[in-house]
Amino acid sequence: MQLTRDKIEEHNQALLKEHQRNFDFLASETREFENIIQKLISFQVAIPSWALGAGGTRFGRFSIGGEPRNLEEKIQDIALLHALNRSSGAISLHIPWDIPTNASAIKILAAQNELRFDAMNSNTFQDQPDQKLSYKFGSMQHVDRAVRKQAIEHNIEVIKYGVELESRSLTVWLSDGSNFPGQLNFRKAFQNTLSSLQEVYAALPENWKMFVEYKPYEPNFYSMTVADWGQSLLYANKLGGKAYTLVDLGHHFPGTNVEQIVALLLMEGKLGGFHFNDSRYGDDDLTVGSMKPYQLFLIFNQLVEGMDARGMDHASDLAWMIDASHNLKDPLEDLLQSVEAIMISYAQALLVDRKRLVQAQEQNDVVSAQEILQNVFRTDVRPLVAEAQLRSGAALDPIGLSRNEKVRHHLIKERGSKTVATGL
Ligand code: PSV
Ligand code: MN
Repeated sequence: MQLTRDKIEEHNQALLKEHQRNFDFLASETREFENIIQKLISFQVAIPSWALGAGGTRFGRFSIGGEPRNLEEKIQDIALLHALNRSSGAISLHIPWDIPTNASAIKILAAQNELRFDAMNSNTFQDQPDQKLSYKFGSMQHVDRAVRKQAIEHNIEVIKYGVELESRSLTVWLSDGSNFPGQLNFRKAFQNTLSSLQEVYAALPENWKMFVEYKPYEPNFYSMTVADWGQSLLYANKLGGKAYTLVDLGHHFPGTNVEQIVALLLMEGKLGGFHFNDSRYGDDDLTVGSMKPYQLFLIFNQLVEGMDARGMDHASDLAWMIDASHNLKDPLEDLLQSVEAIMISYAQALLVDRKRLVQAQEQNDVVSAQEILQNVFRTDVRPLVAEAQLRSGAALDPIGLSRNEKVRHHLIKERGSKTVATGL
């Protein structure tokens, strides 16, 4: 299933007038809007290869139909997303769920669809059918050197796949930890994990980065070996200049001030990347922006402020990825909503009047500081995002077009109603 440029243009024609009216109004109110539009055009969010099928809970999953059956079909799905919004120009692979057996053909397919390969993700949190040793009691933290070695070798293999695809980073997320007090010696678990990560780090190509993702719990866990940003930062600092912390929005306890974490990691030059999703309680993997849009904006506000303070390139100096699970909604529609929510928050953060905010802060003018942020948050910036995407060839109403074109129906016809995509 493909969406041609002609189809998209035909769809846009019908909506153009109204868009122009909304955009002209917003542009007349916005300082430096051309500059903002250029930043929005450059900003691309990677889609994970495991998010294109139905997710599920420990109790089961409800099939969506037409799920991609292999990596090629996953790339086709992301190509559809990118054709619709022109802001999803990257894919992030999980190994072994999506091994690129024919890397050069995969690279060509991705390039034809203007997609690049974002961070590679390793998996030592599941046992694979052909695996020699089990990760039941952890992987990089394991008391047995042979298990640690297996986990290290897997990560090095993931890097090799990534090199073939011209990816530039490896994300390591470990579900290592313990289920009961007394089970682990925390210090030894940390040291084993560190030395395992050091061996992987030593195998990183010169221009690569390593991201250490943290998470405070898994159901039934008592401790996690990379539980929070402090621990992740400890590993990253000990590993060296190519290692960074990765923030997954869902990996915090309710009420955590994630924007402050982001600000301090940026200050230390140790923020490497982001996994976007939303949650009410914990790692719910819900559509980003669906629960706490104000928090998302506050996070972007810190991201923009912190990146500008270090002279960083918003589009390329951090790795931006969605990490969500789709249980009820069509994954493609859910991902379109996710990317839109991210672009809206980013656009709002770009609109913040930094000079006035600094003034308010210097004068302890709490009311003005709040006004400055909330005025922006209450501004409907969708025409600005739409204009940026339109200039790159996107549809003005991506979900509307995909429904009109019956995308899911065609995918079911092509692939069948019972297909299951690899992933969680
Ligand atoms: C773990 O919950 C996580 O956030 C990690 O990023 C994994 O790679 C991904 O989800 C797996 O779904
Ligand atoms: Mn994640």
